[in-house]
Amino acid sequence: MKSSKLFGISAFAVLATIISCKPKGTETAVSGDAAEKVYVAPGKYDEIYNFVSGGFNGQMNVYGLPSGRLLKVVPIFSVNPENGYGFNEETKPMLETSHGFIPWDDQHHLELSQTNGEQDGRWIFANANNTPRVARVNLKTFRTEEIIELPNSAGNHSSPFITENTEYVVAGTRFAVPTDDMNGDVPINSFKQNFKGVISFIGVNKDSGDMDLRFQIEAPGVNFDLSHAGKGKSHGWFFFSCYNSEQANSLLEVNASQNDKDFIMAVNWKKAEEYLKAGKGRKVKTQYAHNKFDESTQTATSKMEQEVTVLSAKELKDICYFMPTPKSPHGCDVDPTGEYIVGSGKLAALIPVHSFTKMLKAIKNKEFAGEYDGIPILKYESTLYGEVQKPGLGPLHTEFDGKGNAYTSFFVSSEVVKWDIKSLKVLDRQPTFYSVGHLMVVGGDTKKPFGKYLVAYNKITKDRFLPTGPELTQSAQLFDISGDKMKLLLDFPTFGEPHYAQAMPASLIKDKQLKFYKIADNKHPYATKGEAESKVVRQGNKVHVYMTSIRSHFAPDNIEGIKVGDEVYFHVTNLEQDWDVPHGFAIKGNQNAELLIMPGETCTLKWIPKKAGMFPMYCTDFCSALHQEMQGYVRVSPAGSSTPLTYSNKKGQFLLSFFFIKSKN
Ligand code: K7E
Ligand code: CUA
Repeated sequence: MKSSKLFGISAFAVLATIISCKPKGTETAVSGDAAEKVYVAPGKYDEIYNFVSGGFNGQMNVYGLPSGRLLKVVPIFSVNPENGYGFNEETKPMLETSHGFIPWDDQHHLELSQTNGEQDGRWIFANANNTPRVARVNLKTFRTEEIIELPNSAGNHSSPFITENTEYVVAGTRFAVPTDDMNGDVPINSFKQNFKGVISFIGVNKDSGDMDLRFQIEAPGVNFDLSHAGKGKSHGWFFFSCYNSEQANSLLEVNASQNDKDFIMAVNWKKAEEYLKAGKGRKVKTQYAHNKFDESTQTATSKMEQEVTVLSAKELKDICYFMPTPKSPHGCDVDPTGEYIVGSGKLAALIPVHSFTKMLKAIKNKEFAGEYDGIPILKYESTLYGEVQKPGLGPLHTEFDGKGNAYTSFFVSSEVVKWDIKSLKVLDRQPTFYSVGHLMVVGGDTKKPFGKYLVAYNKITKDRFLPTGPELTQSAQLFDISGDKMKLLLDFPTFGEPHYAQAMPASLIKDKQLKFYKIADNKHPYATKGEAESKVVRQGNKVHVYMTSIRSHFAPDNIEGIKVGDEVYFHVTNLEQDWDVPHGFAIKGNQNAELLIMPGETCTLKWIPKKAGMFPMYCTDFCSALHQEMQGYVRVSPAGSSTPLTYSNKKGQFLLSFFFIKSKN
């Protein structure tokens, strides 16, 4: 095959490049002033926030750039013993799905909210690949506030990309599957008849950020891989790359690599909205969880939604069009002007660039090359602006600097290549160490890239860092892209597996951080707003401990009369009203995690003592000079024993609980 020959030739060339680069190593790849450029003096702030996906750890990691310092790990689709996310009673509902509680996922892409195509610093959205979900993290609190599950989907990969005013977060399904209203119990080889590729349009409330699954589009059963919204002139359209136009269901490595071209699907979502309004959708009965964290009660709730409206691309002929794109395209990236749509074919020896203007013309003039499962295929020549020739091997992702340049990552040839969008000429190439997946320019997928730095997120780091057993760290590499040539400045390790990332100038959010929750505004049903109100209440075998924490004690700090068979709920309110004074809470034998309670917040730890005895509890966060004194005891008596329920308050007196409420049973 012609393409495989090409592949062979360039592979040889690339191998030669690697061989010639490798001995040089970083010492020569990094210029003398690199250290100066990444040095952020003690007491000084970084210039940029970099939000990096955690891949299979389900988290988001926040770094400062240019230093590469890790600032925070934010649990999203994961439980986190460090702060009790997913373990405490308040946040457990965040991880509910139609399959039950799921404490993990595979998190690939992050997208910052935008207004007029520019970052607005309000929220960051994250996808869960495995059990399809989209999350919203608040950038004032760095907390996951909302997670919505996606029905009719599997492998939520081309997600969560947004439109230029955050009207929608969009998510395409990687695995075609029978939709939820069909019987999924069918032979796998009935793929062509029964399997569909569904994409979801999640509406985002302008003020609150609340998400709702507005509608879905049912498209042919292919694998949607990545996507980006049109912007500027192409606002109103969305573009999705897809592979497996062969519709293979086994040995995809070979069977989904047959066609010379797969597609980028262009979706006219404004048109889809019109059809939705006109009632053209079919209501599909299904179930998907919608979980929200309410900041005023500091508690999440999970609701099971029952229905979604699905528009058929096949019936509504003018909402979807296929643009042929070589070969098994992965990244699907739109330049800052909205005119150029770049497809990165993993197996292509060139990078095709489609023109939005030409695409509209081709649609108008019906320049079709047939249909694919009822969807019009536009002629390749009709939408193509041009091809970047011999850019490298295994192109994956492209970002932009806002100065007319594009940057594409090459996994196989392990490099970042800079090219000119207009002339399609390669301008520069720099090796990555090694096998770069995503790359990111600060603001690089918006209308206004910041354009000073590029970061490559690498899959392999053998020989780059101190070894750590069978698994080595993955890494990011920071490049200065302010000049004609890219300059490598820094390597820094990353956690989980980094895929896409986003970054923005720190000035956008640095001074808007929530410092503490106002105790007066705390509407948690079990909040204790002063030590005098602390108490222990028995309701049958449930015991509610209304506890406060302040430097450096708990109230109450001694409790007796707990019995084996009780379910004890420690509702701990942190009374501090100052920045960065969390208190922790843990009790011997608790099987979930610690609580880490922010100032003004209430968190609940459920504890089921299994045996009688003495159980110390303590604060886990070194909060003051007398932090080690911040402790107490819970006495547990055998089931049926007559130890009265008593507790001590601040003054050290023991109070008999007057809150004994008889069990309803
Ligand atoms: Cu290329 Cu999942 Cu965006 Cu990883 S994906 S690299
Ligand atoms: Cu509170 Cu240590």
